[in-house]
Amino acid sequence: SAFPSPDAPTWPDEFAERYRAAGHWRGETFGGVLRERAAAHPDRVAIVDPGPERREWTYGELDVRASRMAAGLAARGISPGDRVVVQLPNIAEFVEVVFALFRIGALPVYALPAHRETEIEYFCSFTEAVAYVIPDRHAGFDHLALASKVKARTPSLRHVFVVGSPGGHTALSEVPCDPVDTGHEPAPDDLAFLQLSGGTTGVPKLIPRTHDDYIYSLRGSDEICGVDGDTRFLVVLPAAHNFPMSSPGWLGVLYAGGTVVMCPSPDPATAFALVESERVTMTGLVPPLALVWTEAGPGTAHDLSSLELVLVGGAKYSESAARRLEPALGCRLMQVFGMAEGLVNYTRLDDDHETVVTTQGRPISEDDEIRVVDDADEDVPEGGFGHLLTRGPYTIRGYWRAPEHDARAFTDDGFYRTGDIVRRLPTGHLVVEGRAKDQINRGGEKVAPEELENIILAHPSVHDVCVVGVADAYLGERTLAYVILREGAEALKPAAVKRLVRERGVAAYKIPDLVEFVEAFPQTGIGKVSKKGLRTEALPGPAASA
Ligand code: J2J
Repeated sequence: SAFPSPDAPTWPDEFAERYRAAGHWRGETFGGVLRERAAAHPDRVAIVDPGPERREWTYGELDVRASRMAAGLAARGISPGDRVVVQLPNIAEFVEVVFALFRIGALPVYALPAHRETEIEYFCSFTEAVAYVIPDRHAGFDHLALASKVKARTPSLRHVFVVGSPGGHTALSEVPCDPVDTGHEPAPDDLAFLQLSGGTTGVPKLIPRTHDDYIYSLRGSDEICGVDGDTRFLVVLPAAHNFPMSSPGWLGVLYAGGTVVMCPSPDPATAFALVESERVTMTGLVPPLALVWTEAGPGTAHDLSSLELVLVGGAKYSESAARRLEPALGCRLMQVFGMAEGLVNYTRLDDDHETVVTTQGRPISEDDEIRVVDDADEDVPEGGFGHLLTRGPYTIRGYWRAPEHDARAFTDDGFYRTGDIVRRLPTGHLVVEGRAKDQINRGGEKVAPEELENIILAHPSVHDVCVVGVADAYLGERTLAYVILREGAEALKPAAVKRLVRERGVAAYKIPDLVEFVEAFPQTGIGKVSKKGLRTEALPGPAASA
């Protein structure tokens, strides 16, 4: 085992023992699970990748591919504990590569396809990644050029592996070779990968998850969602996100021996066609997408009758929208309120309808400890609003190489400060009422104002900037940048500020939706910018619940 690891805090022994004794941590690893499933049902289909030519891989094939890929990567020097930034869209190779890394004991760092040079360079340099895996092009973007740039600037980065034509790099398809016994098996309490946090700070924090803890969350999710060998799950959201990966997600479905169908694009035209042709039974959506599907469902020519369950989460789902989903799509709704740091809440299949449409669910585990506290960390009276703190068998005890941040993000006794304001019902169900953290939830995509503010501040004409969320009927929130120009500076147009952010090379969802030039921000007594004040000022009224 790599624990105790100098890179990340872990569970104290007494907790680890308790979680093992309770049967939560069973000593499984991802590599081992795939091997077992492949032995149990080699001919069952694990992955369907619909396009441009339909491919399907059985469990047997996926297992062999992962082993051959692992051997090839190991032959190129990828070793246990190494970090590898994986930036792939929803394609079968994503699964092949990450299982290969799991087998080696190297850690995938999950970048999103939308990430650009600022984020990628940070992930590669901060994690001292030895390799970076990309598509050649995706959504019109040239990933080869970006990779060349990042490689030239990142000394640790020795390899770029490309799905498609490799340019000056290495084609991923050239990597696999016959497996050799390395004698190394990752331990269940080793780190398995680094997931990205939504982020409240200038740069996103990395989340260290172990085989033991993550697999427990998968098993719990499978049970709650009714995932089994007959489940056919459509990965609509980017596969690297924690939600489509684990709640129950493609990893949960593979754990149960079901079939994962990769969806190249989330629009109803593409997704509904796949629901019909692949007889999809389950998927997960963020609220804005659930709205679009709800609108498109009733009029569609596609047969959606195979669809049994749609999970909606990642941001607050309005009650009115929640009420419309089931009739529009002819399936069950489950709300999910989760976080890449751990804790995941689901409404249950046997919850009454009102609970399903008005709450964000209750925790997976009996051993998920929940506290709802005031600003002084005192428990609020039962049923009251407060900050959600949590500790449990699949919630991290600290971020990867971020001890100073950990001191703020965790209590002394190891509870994670989620930054969410919730209310707990007598049934244990949580209702998300708001947020205390400095983060904007743009339809499930998290934007850290500080990150955006730092970029805009770099402009010579900008004296100060403050980024806030404003209510939006479709996305829940949009980003608004208040900009104070330097005295005598040349006037800027909103478009110029947006261009500045885009040209800096960040994910497009971080480009401010709105830019307003102001003379001053509202100030609080101690002279700090009051984001709360700005937010209220910017809100055009109660969030229109579409
Ligand atoms: C309100 N806010 C929500 C919900 C997440 C499953 C589902 C989602 C995520 C996820 C995830 C919400 N209502 N239903 O990892 O496994 C906000 C909260 C939370 C933050 C976490 C999963 N569901 N949120 O969204 O790490 O503010 O994970 O703290 O991206 O999203 O964001 P993230």
